[in-house]
Amino acid sequence: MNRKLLVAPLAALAATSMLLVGCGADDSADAKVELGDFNFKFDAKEIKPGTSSLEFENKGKQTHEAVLAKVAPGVNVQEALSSDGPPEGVDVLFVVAEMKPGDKATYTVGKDLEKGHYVMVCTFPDTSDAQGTPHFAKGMISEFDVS
Ligand SMILES: [Cu+2]
Repeated sequence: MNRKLLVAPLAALAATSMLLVGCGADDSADAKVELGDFNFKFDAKEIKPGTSSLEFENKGKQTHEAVLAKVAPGVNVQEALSSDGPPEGVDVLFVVAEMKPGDKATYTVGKDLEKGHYVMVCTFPDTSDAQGTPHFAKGMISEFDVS
């Protein structure tokens, strides 16, 4: 697993994510996602086609991010993330950047979510580990279907 490989495509996408509306805590979000050390907790069934706002809350002790990406049919996410170059067949929809412990943010998806296979992933390094292993290598990666 190599965090470096993800950084270039994700940096390019940071500009895209600024088009999204981040408006703090909002009880009207369609679905909630909790970030922890090192996992995402959410009910995939709450994320339905047409879901357009997701509330994120960092309940962990480390700073996290949430990258939401659509996965093309037949693509193996683990292989795509560990391949050389930009991950093929994994299209990032948005990045919830730099969530500090306790932070909350609601993101509106620019285009309503379509049916399909998705992955949520955090690429931040583990600050308690000398190698800075990315969080997704410690389990902070969730694949789910919107159906
Ligand atoms: Cu993380």
